[in-house]
Amino acid sequence: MIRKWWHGKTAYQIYPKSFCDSNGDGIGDLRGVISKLDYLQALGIEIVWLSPVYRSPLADQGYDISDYYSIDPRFGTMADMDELIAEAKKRGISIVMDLVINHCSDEHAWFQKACADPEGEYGRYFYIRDWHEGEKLPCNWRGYFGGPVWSPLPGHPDKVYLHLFHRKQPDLNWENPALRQELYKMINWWLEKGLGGFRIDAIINIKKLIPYRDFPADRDDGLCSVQRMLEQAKGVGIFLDEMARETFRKYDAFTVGEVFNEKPEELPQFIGDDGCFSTMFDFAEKLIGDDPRGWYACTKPTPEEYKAAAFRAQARALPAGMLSNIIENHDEPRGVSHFLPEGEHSEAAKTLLGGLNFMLRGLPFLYQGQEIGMENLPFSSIDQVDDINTLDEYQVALQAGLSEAEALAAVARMSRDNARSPMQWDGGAGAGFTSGTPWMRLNPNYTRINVAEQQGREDSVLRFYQRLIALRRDPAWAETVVYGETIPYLPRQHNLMAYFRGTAQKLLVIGNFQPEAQDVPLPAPVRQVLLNNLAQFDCDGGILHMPGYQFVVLAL
Ligand code: TEU
Ligand code: CA
Repeated sequence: MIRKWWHGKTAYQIYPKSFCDSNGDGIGDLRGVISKLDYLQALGIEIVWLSPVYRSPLADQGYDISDYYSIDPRFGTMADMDELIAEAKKRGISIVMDLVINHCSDEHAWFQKACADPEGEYGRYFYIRDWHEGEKLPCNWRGYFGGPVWSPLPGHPDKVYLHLFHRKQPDLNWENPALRQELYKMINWWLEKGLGGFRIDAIINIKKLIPYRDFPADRDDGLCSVQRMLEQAKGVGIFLDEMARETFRKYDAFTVGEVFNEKPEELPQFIGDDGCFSTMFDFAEKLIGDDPRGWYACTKPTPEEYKAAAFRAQARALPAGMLSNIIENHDEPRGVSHFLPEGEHSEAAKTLLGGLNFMLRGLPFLYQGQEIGMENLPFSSIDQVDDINTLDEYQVALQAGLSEAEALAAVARMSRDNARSPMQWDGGAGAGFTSGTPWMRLNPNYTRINVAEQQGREDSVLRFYQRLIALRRDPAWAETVVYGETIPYLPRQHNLMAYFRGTAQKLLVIGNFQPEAQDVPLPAPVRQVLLNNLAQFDCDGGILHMPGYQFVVLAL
C-alpha cells in the first residue's frame, strides 16, 4: 500500500449551521469555525470536513447549491473561507469541503437557463423529458425523500426533469461532457485555493440507468427504490476515474466518497492505490436493521450485529485500501443513542462505542459533538421536525397504519435532526453556540453535556477521545494503529468485541459491550495498558475481569 499524507490523521466533520455562531443571528458560520480551530487542534484533529457552505436556498441544508463559486452569506464570505483555510493550515489542519455534484439547486443559473430554453445548451445539463398530463412518467423510481423522481419543468407543463432527491435538487447530466468539464473546472478552482480535498456527496447516483426503465413496485405508491436502478446502472467508474485524473490526482488531494452498496469488484477501483477516491465511508454498521418499508420498520442494532458488520467491513477493505470509520454523521441519529441499548447514557458505554470504532483499521472521522457524547434530541411533536427526510418518513409510517404518536416515535429514533441540533459548548444560555436564538432548538441536556464541563474533567468523554487520538499519533504505536491488520479475537464470545491490530507489535483492543461484567481470557501477558475507559483494571491468572462497558487497549 502506497503511504499517503492523510493515513495517520484523525478527521472531524463540522455541520456549519450548528457548530458555532459568531454574530448572534442563531446560525453557525465560518468565523465561528475559525474561533474553534484551537479547540480542534487541542483535540488532535488534522482534517476537517465542512458540510456545504456554498450559496444555497438551504432546501436541503446546503446540499442544494445555487453557486459553487460563492459562500452563502449566512455562513460568511469568501474572505472568511480563505482565512479559515490559512488559519487551519497554521495549526496543521487541512480543510475538506463537501462536493455536491450529483445535483445542484433549482435556483442555480444552469437550471434557470435550462428552464428558459430546454432544447438549448443548458437543457443538456439536466435530464429533461417530454411528458403530457395524464401520461405515465418516464420511470417509476421513488426519490430518496419520497414521491416520484420526476417533476414538471417550471414554465413547461409538457416536460419533466429528474431529481433523485428533493425537487429543488435537479440531477446533473453526467452523460454530457460539457457539464463534466464545468464541474472539473470548479473542483480545480477550489483545490488551487489550498483546500485539502473533498467529501463527495451521493456520488454513486451520477450514473443513471438509461434508457429509463420501470421496476416492480415495492410499496403501495407504485414506485420502486432508486437502489434497483443503481444495481443495474453500469460504468460509474469511468466517470469517477476521469474526474480523479482531471482534478484530485493533480493536487494529491484527499477524497472520501459517500458510497452505499458498491459492487464487491468496485472496492479496489474505488479505494485502491490507484483508486478514484482516497477512501470511502464504511456504512456497514449504519445499514444494520435497515428496512425497505421505511424508517418505521428499522430495528435497533445489537452489539453482536455491530461487531459482525464491523469485522466484515474490515476484512473486505484490507486487500483494497482504507475505509473511513464513523459512528454518526449529519444524516444519522447520534451513534450513542443508536448503537447503545435504549436508555444507556453512561460515559463508559459512550467511550466503549467510540473506542471500538476508532481503533479499527481506517481513517477515523468524529462528528461534531460526538467527542462529548451528544445524544438524540427529544421530540414531542412533528412540528418540531426540520428535516425533509424525516417529514417524508413520518408520512410513510402513517400510511403503513401507525398512529401519529407511534409514527413520531418511530421516525424520531432515525431523524437527521438528531445530529443537527447546535453544538453544546457550555451550560450557559445558547449553550455557547449563539448569543441569539439558535435556528434549531438545543438539546435540553446541554446544561449537563457540554465541552466546558468535560474539558476540566480527566475522566470525561472528551478527554478520552483526546487520548484515543494521541495514541494514533504516538510514534511508538502509529504504525500498528494506522496500518496493522484487524484480527478478531474470541469473536464468538457474546457481547465481547475484541480484536488485535497488527502482527509485529501485538495490540489488543477489548470492549465489554454490555452492562454486565464478563471475564476475558488473555492470549499473553499484558505489557502495558495503553487506554482504559474506567479507573479499575482487574487482571489475574491471565483472566481479565471486565465490568460492564469497559474498553481497554493493551500492549501484549
Ligand atoms: O446523502 C446521500 C444519501 O444517500 C441520503 O439519502 C442518505 O441516505 C439519507 O440522508 C439518510 O437519511 C447525501 C447527504 O449526506 C445528505 O445530507 C443530502 O441530503 C443528500 O446527499 C443529498 O445531497
Ligand atoms: Ca451567524
